[in-house]
Amino acid sequence: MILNKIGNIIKQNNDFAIVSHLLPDGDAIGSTLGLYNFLNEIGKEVDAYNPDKLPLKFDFLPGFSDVKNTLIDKHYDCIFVLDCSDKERLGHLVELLNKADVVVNIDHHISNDLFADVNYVDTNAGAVGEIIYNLIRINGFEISQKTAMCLYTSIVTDTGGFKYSNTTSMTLNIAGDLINTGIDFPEINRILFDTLTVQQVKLLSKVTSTLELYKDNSIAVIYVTKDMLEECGANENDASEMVNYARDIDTVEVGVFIKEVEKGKYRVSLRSKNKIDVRMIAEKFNGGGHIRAAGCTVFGDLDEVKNKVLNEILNHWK
Ligand SMILES: [Mn+2]
Repeated sequence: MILNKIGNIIKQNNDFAIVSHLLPDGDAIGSTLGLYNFLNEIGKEVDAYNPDKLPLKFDFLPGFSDVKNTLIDKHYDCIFVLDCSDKERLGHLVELLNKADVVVNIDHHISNDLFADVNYVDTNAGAVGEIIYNLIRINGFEISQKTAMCLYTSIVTDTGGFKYSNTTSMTLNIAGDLINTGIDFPEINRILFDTLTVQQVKLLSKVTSTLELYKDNSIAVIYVTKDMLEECGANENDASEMVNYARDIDTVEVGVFIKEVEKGKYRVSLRSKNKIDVRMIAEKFNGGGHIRAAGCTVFGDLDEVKNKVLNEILNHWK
């Protein structure tokens, strides 16, 4: 099968690079560093890249500070692209794709456009970390504690702490195996889910005060502007999970979080509970994601963006 083919690429080559997407989340970082630590441990040369600065909350992961943001002048035998549905997600690091003999695309997004030489897209995987786990084990290798910390982080974040519907028995079996390496998973969970900075708490109070409700309180919209971030001494990453406060309201089916990127340009995060496929809404604005979690970029002033997104949600209401 294809994971054996990728395993043979690993066994037969020496120089590797790994890259994941812009605005990296726990899966992007955890799967990148999981594969990075593994390849290092079996004696390969490997560079890990990301087109953006990594959120500091992940700095406990082994290899965190090794991740490069700019290309070094090197030709690789093989480049792994992880958790990216298309190559535009690589930002300025898209150049990497021309710097290797083989490009391997490993992902779990249904919208993946199979841009590489070797493509492995498993839409049943809750996180790319699950696929990296399978890649390592199917090819007869062991998983170290360092690698396990990274893969666990990938899986636990992309499944929302094993709470989302993308969690399968396979997810839990893999997580169990990772825990058996002896990693301090309660500490990892605390860092990932139960830790806020002072800036984040200040920002949270501002963001929740923007709450607007529509359609009998079943659609919740909150937003953050660049001015609000500045007033709290916060950065964009500090707002990354705030969409959940919109979704978590008991009467809400769709939670919307609008984040100002620059004047006239907004990043919109969408979350749903049971009925609405928010990926279809995001795709109307050339975005993407999953049924219950998706995102897109929408242009206009704040009110225009809000109205465009609201109208699209109402169009999809069943
Ligand atoms: Mn992912």
